[in-house]
Amino acid sequence: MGKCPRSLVNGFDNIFISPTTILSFLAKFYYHKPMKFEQLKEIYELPFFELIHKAHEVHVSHWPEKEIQLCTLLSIKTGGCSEDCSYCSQSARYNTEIEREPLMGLDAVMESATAARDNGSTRFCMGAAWKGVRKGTKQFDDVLEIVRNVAGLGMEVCTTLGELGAEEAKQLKEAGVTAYNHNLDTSREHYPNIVTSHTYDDRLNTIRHAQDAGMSVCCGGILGLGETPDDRLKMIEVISEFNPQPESVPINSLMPMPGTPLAESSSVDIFDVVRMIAVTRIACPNAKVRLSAGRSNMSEEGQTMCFYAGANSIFYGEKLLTTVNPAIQKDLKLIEKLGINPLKPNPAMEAPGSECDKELSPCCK
Ligand code: SAM
Ligand code: DTB
Ligand code: SF4
Repeated sequence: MGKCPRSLVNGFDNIFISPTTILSFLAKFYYHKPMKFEQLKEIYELPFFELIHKAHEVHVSHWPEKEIQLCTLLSIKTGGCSEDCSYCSQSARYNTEIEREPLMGLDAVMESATAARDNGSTRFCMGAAWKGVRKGTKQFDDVLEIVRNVAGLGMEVCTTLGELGAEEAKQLKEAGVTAYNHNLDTSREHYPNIVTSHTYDDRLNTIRHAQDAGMSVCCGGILGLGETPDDRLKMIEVISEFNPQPESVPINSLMPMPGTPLAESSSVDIFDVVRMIAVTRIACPNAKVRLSAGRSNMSEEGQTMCFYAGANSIFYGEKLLTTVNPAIQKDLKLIEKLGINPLKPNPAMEAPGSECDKELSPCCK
């Protein structure tokens, strides 16, 4: 079983592979078999200490450097979204407290991105409350211009703009996007209980387009949408089957937003969050596992268990898209106490290669 470096995947369009790429490629040269639901369930149900010990072993063997990636989020276009995602404060369908704001101007985005870099972030993720983007529109051209400029700052550039077609994905990649965030959020079965304005397959198609364009994929989900543990594991099963596997997997805990259908949801037990981080680490050993929304409601001890179980990335900075996140100084103190170092930036990061002898996944429907 071998891995296809991107130059092979892309049809020999770039035969030259740098020595650094070869080294990191060799370091990660594990054929990782996707994990099936039954296996994931068996692991998920292990006694707690056995589970986190196993996940920690996988973690240190794949990520021996004791590092954590600090990523900053910025909502570049807020609210007024046509979609009905029942967790989201930015959906126009619900009466939430969020003020709509048009696409930010280049200067304001650059100010935030520069501040994020100066605060130690190595990844800057720009989110937009859109169903998706379309090539040739002024809005998309403006986003491309923003990406080109942010890409010059030396951080990894991530965007999350909703649905992408093949051409949009290609243009984003060319403009300098390193990673595209598009979450599956839950299982295929539970998805229609949460979102009806687009489908699970729509999500998978966008992921395929991002992969084909050579962007890394950041794909994960939310805990606390009224799903069962089985739904969570089914989502991880799908994600672990991606070929190429995602470069990062964000695990969000629902931030219940006033006015949304899920406003009154109860919070997820931290032990369940840790279990999911551990299973994700085992299922996607080469991915960064990002402890995402919800940290502001977690104790430092709870977060520490997540880091032990394999989380090696956080959103950093006092705001997520529309909600709160822990203070920067508090986060820095915690990671110092734990003896973990902020990961160095790698803006030249290449997307993970696919397994040559396996079908690409997800497949477009
Ligand atoms: N519109 C784009 C999309 O849906 O992909 C990008 C922005 S959307 C806000 C990005 C992700 O944020 C969602 O897929 C979901 O995982 C997460 N998210 C949104 N609202 C959340 C909430 N209230 N609590 C936790 N995670 C949330
Ligand atoms: C992801 O998985 N989590 C981030 C990022 N990708 C875009 C977003 C979290 C949003 C939390 C709710 C809010 O701030 O509105
Ligand atoms: Fe729109 Fe994304 Fe929020 Fe869904 S999650 S309502 S697509 S911004």
